[in-house]
Amino acid sequence: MFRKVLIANRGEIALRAIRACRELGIKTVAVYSEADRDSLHVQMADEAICIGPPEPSKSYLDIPRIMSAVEISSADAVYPGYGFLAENPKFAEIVAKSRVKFIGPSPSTLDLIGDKIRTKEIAKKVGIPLVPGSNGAMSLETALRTASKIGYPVVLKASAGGGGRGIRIVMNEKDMREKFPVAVQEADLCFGDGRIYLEKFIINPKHIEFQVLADSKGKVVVLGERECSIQRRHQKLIEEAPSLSVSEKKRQEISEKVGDLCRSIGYEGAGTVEFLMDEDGNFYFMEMNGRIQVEHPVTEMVTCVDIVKWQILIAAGEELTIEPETPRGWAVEMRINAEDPNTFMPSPGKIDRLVLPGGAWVRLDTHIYQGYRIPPHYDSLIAKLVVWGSTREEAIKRSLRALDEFVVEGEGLKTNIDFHKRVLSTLEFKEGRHHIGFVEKLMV
Ligand code: MV4
Repeated sequence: MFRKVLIANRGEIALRAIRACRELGIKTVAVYSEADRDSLHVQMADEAICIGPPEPSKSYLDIPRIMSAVEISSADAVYPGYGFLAENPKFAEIVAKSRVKFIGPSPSTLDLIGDKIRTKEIAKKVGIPLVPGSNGAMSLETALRTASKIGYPVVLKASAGGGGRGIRIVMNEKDMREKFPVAVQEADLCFGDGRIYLEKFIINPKHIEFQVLADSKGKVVVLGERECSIQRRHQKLIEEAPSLSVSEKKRQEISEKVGDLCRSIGYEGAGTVEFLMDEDGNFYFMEMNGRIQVEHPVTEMVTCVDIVKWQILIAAGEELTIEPETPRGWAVEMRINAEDPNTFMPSPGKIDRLVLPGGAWVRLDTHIYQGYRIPPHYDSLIAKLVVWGSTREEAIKRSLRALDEFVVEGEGLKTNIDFHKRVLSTLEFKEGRHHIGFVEKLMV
């Protein structure tokens, strides 16, 4: 087992990883920027090393600075969390070359799943349903031909994009002639890879993703799905597990194929396979993510599996001893952001008054405390409120109760707590009729 893990991240996920290490008897090293001096992860870790100024590019994204901290602390593993360097194949490779274990997929796997075209080809081979479209080196002529065959609207996506970056909707042939060259140029500029692909545009889909754990011996366990349709501009706001739209039969069918995909690429670690589900209940593969995700706790709550602990154990060479199970009850996660509820713009500041929700079946993953000053340099997530209920209805009622208890106040500081109360009170959400356009519709 590892002796000491360096956590190359901040905020709530750094705390999540420190806690998992502590339960496993592993020492922890925090790294922090000058803006995070007073952050909880610095206090909670066994050691802490300042790695630079507030700007992410000079601290949490700076590979040489992180590697110096690894060296100084003589950590034997690195936990990347989400965002920052989590899915950077170069970082994973540099860590490995330093004879330190990167807690995540191999550099070559990260490289592969970063290439959406290649990943879709493999997904197709194992029988995962894809959106009608075209892949590979595509010319304007091919794009026009494919689009007229499958029908507009279509989307153009950058092969090296993902998570909503590098996507364009194309309405007709004229639109295609205009947007195709711009999409190629932008993909080349933004990602250093001008390859793009085309898909039929799915109208009013739900975002449904499957959680996977895979060990180094080839055992793969699919932990069911999460639904993450409540989002705005690709920032998820509410996630739940399981999904109302997924039957046990469908869950088993997709889980099997997701398992096949992971086995066929020799996947190792925690991962997520993302789908869109159309209004007729058809699933379409989108992409695979090779990191722990913000919303992993809802899966933990309905499966009783400690996903972060297993990431560490798998990286240490342990074999999975869990089996897939039908999800038990229902879990909802609300991302509490320090942001203006109307404009969704970040609204950082000092927390003068804080009352945290609690009670049975309420989990709060957060790095904030009374007196904490939320730095303006990072994303605005300040807490994840995760609530379990024996039914979806109970989970929603308990979520509203917990939101009512939650007080975060400070000068100029705003949060989206009331936004969450509003969403959870709508009939559309209660009946599960929402899709990815829900928030935009709610805000007009
Ligand atoms: C789509 C789509 C409609 N049709 N692909 C955006 C994130 C990326 N992972 C996939 N995305 C989309 N791909 C086709 N063929 C609509 C989206 C999309 C979306 C997907 C999931 C959650 C939120 C979204 C918001 C806007 C667009």
